[in-house]
Amino acid sequence: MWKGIIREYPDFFKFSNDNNVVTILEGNTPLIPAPRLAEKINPQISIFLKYEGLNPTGSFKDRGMTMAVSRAIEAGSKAIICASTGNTSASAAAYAARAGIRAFVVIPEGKIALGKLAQAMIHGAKVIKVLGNFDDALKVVKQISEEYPITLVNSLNPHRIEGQKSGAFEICDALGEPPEYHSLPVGNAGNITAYWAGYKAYLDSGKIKNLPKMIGFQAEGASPIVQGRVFEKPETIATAIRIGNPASWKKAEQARDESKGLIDAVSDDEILKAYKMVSCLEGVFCEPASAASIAGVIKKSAQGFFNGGERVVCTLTGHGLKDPDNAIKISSEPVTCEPEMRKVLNVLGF
Ligand code: AN7
Repeated sequence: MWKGIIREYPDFFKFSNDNNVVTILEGNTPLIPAPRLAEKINPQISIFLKYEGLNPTGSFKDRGMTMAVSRAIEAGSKAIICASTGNTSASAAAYAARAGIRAFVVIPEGKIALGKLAQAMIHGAKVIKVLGNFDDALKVVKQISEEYPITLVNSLNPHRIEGQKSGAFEICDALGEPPEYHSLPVGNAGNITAYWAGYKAYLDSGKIKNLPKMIGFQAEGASPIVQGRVFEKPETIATAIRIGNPASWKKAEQARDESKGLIDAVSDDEILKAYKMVSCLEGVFCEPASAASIAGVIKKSAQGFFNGGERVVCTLTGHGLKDPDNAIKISSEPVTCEPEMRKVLNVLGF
């Protein structure tokens, strides 16, 4: 039985007392080959989807949260706090519930997907909506965690990044080596930082012999790293990555430069197109922000970026069910009719 990332990778995640480990058996997510998507985007490359929506709370955040909350418990903490565009708060709420401690989550009012809000609430977190964006919320929770005995579990907490390295380990374990390219959506830039650190840790331990190029994609309306300036008013349909001043900005640039990769922007239209494509062609439902990784591969393919023969892993960071509103908005409305065969067949076009 899978034991969660901490116990599956004990060489990388060390705990002197196993009782402090807080896990909901996160990780072990599938690496799904996406041949129909590749055929459509670029038949010369192979695309794999690291489907992080299948983590316990439906996003990659669980990998970091198991580490951050376990370390908080180890240190005797009784409460955690985070700012969030939604997924971090869902994960923090669940892991705090599991650990029997309190969670306080601060979210931007009106700008978080419905499923994520539901998660934070049902797990019993104290949810505070601020009249500002994610960056404003992060400033407040940082201040609070500095002055009160409440552990910050945003990715400024280094244990979050530690745990998220496990995504890279699993990909190498599945493929037997790293892919040539690894594509990710970039928001606060913790995940691209963590994957790169994970690949490097696997290289240092002799488990792999080379490293992938990291390619990250921000939404155009929230693309501070691409534009080299803070976005005071970030805007994108992909609310998970609606972030104007990423906490791991410099580390993401390092990952980009060391790996000889890139960080580029994709438009909301490109994100939505990729979101629909992966759902319709592969049966894999991710949230809009996750599809930025695929939108980026589409954009780069069209520019002739790939030579052919490369394997490209796209991390699909969160489950599509988190954001039902966007799925419904871009799909065609179901037709209503009487429960009679002829009428139903008529609607079906027979
Ligand atoms: C689905 O939950 O920042 O670049 O507060 O939920 O590591 O920030 C979420 C980010 C990509 C970006 N995809 O990852 C939060 C939060 C999804 C996300 C990102 C997020 P980072």
